Amino acid sequence: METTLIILKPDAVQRSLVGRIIARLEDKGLQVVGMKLMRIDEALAARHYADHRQKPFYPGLVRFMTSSPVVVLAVRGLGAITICRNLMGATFGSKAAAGTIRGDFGVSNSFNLIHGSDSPEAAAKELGLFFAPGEVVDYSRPGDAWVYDTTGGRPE
Ligand code: IDP
Ligand code: MG
Repeated sequence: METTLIILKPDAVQRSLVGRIIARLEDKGLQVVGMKLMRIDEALAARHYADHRQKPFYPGLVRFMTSSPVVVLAVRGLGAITICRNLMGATFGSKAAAGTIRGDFGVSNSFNLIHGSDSPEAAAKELGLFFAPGEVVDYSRPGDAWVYDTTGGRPE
């Protein structure tokens, strides 16, 4: 099982899309194992987006991400990182395919509603930035016996 960091960005919170976006993750069969509403400060935004520091859009990105509360989620499932990226859609709302979160709910290239870790290394780093030990909660869901085929001994 993989755990990934999802951020519902300030535009998602301001546009009251939090419930509908989380529902898409849950509908897919993913499990929410951590969740909180919080404000990102400049230092945290800088650490989270350190790889983008030299990009022209970086100052605007930090301003956007610190402008209003976000909802951060730890989301778990088999292949959760790739599955979440696919559900999110391409970076730019203007280009994201219909049926994806970014494709269905937005048109902006910068206000694109959702962040998802893009690799296991990024997920480990980002979960550590946003969740303290104990804030990610392990629990089993009996319904997962119908989400995954476990008859072979391990989920698939
Ligand atoms: P991702 O969120 O799909 O992984 P990244 O390239 O990692 O995309 O960029 C991080 C965030 O920076 C994007 O989600 C978007 O909010 C913003 N961003 C990326 N490229 C641009 C751009 O060309 N103009 C404005 N904002 C951008
Ligand atoms: Mg990225």
